[in-house]
Amino acid sequence: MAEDLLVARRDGVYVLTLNRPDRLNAFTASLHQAVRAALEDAERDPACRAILLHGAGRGFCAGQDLTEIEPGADIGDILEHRFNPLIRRIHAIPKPVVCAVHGVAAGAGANLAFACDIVLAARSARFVQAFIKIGLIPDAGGTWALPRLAGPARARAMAMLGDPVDASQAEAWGLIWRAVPDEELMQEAERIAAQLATQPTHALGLIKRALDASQTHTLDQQLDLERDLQREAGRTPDFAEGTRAFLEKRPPRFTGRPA
Ligand code: T3D
Repeated sequence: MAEDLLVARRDGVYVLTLNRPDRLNAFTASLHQAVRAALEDAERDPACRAILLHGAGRGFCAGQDLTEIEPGADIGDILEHRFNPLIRRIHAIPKPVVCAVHGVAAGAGANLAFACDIVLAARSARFVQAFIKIGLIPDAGGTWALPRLAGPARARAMAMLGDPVDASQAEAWGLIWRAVPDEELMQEAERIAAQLATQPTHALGLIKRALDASQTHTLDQQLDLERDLQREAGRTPDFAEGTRAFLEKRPPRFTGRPA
């Protein structure tokens, strides 16, 4: 049987491919387990300096595999033990996560994409908050991310109508970084992941922390946090190398090491 998740490690990038194409890469318990293990490996492995997430087949991900839900199942439990840890881990992992979306990203599949750091989508891709069609509310961080990324009016309409939003619209609304021609999606996503894998990894992780914290901070709290995190970034060998390289008018050679 094919593995639910393919993991390739190349040039500092862990490429994670959701691999249940017959079910539009919908999440089962076993796919959750595989993604969790891969992200733990990626976090521990100092050679991993960026992660690229995408889907096999004709779409990115259709959210929860609905064939796995028993009648009367406690849906909150599935979130508590599977999707919530996944979304938290993607935010907390101190390495950049790039997501390449093609075809459809529906339900928790769309919100998984929106949790990633840099999201590219093929022009023909579409994002669907499909939950309302089956009597649910957006989860996997959707009610948190949508109003912050797209604004409250668009968040409400996406959540309540469940209509697809195409990639160009998603880009215009700030839901994703860029919509690209279909045939360029993977090449561009790989280029960005490879670029990130040569950058000051520790500082990239600190950027994630600072931007996430800003969601609830006052300006004063954020200025204090920036001071503390910048102090940490300033102690890294990458800061020393970056400064040296600038003064010597040569490209920097970052290692990504914290100290
Ligand atoms: O436990 C909990 O529910 C809590 C967690 C919730 C998180 C969630 O994600 S809830 C939302 C779950 N997702 C959905 O409701 C989306 C369901 N899928 C769709 O609405 C449509 O499939 C799409 C809009 C995503 C794509 O439509 P289309 O026409 O391009 O493809 P299709 O023909 O509907 O799907 C292709 C196959 O994938 C099909 O199987 P078949 O007929 O070829 O054997 C379809 O049944 C299967 N599939 C698609 N989505 C799911 C799925 N199978 C299981 N679970 C799915 N979510």
